[in-house]
Amino acid sequence: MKQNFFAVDLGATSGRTILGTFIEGGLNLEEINRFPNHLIEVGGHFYWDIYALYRHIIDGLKLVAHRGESIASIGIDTWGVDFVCVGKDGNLLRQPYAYRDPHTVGAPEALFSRISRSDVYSKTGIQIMNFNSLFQLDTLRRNHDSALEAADKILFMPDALSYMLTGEMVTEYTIASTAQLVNAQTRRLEPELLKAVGLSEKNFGRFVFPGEKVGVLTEEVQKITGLGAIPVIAVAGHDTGSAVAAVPALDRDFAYLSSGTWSLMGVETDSPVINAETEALNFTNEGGVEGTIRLLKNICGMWLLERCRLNWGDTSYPELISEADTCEPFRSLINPDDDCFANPADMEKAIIEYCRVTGQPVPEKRGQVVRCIFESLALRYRQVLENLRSLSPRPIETLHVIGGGSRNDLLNQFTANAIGIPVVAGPSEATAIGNVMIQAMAAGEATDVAGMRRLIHSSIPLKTYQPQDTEAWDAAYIHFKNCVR
Ligand code: LRH
Repeated sequence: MKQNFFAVDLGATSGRTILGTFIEGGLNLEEINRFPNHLIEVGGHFYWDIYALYRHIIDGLKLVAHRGESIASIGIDTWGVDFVCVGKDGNLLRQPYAYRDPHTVGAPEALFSRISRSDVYSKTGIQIMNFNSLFQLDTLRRNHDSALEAADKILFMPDALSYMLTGEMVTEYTIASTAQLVNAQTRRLEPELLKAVGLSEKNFGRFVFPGEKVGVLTEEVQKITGLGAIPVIAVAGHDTGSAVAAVPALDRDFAYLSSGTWSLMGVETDSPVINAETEALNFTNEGGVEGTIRLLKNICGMWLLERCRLNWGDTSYPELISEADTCEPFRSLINPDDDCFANPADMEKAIIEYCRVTGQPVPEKRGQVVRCIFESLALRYRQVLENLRSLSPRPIETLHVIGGGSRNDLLNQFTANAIGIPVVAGPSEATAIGNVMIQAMAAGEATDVAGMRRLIHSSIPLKTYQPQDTEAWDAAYIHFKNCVR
């Protein structure tokens, strides 16, 4: 009998639930519901609405139940690093802070006065970024945050939602790894880091790896949705972990770019690569499925455009892309990772201001802003790929672009031009596919990631972009390195 796997995939700007079913020689994905995920600004802070996300998941489950379809299991993946505090009575204590909240500015330095930066990096192998859960927790501790002070347990977003569905508390490995709380060698929570932020392993749920069962739907959820005691499986709870599991590669000599709100560029390795060079370049070693490690770097991605679109009403992506296509090349460039783009009140103004301050022509129309974003991203990809080549244990012959951003033809072509090797784009729903894959492996319907990758490669249409205009892009790269700050 065909089995349906229900994947919940939540990103920082939107979420979706998907029903994945294996069919003859392939995988069928059906979107059940899609919904926005908003940063909520109140009282000088930014939060997520976990109850709204929960309700959307319930709605998705109800839709499937009403069709009379069966569900073999449920898996949840979300963006990284955010968490909720849970009280002794099992209740959630306040909505979770969003990682764009500025309260963690300067947080790493505050922690490093007690435990050195090198010590934190050598234990975890995780790139130092203000918003990592380690620094968020330390910020809350320093601020005597009432939720943290009353917390019995800390649950990362995917684990918190699984808890709301099952009543069972777990700490899934991939999401704990990107939190900067896991020791990269032991692959368990690192007691010394927990202690540094006033916590211990008792403050976390049962530690599980992708493929393990969290529990089954509570009676309450069964009643609300009309479903039975369906198991919830811990997938790669970190969305990037699920996405990279679904890279449609036939060998391992590739780099990937998981393209969404963030652009995550890296390679897959069998063990952590933690040395002076990775530390200096601030590369991360995130735990993945089947014991793999993602040696990667975060690059500010579609966030730049997503935020500009707030000013531009309902203009569609294809419209914006075609406006950019007709604009003059390399008119102005930005460093997408400059701090000023982390969470500005007005992204378009922030880009214009950056160009003005760096002595470049300021974008005067929408297409020029979009072109500036795409060209700058492509050039930044080249810069990160160059670093990656010197760190990677394997050659890099192809770049696989996966995730929603892989639908952007213009950016894919710019990327191939900038990096000088072929770009293979797709699948755009890699995260949901990776989520379904892990559930299918847990159900015994799939055997391993390599086999699944072959299946994705043969059954999902992929598009290859060959490098063009490489001389112009080489010149632009030199200009990029000189003009951005
Ligand atoms: C992408 C992502 C990324 C994290 C960021 C917070 O959605 O999970 O891997 O660094 O969100």
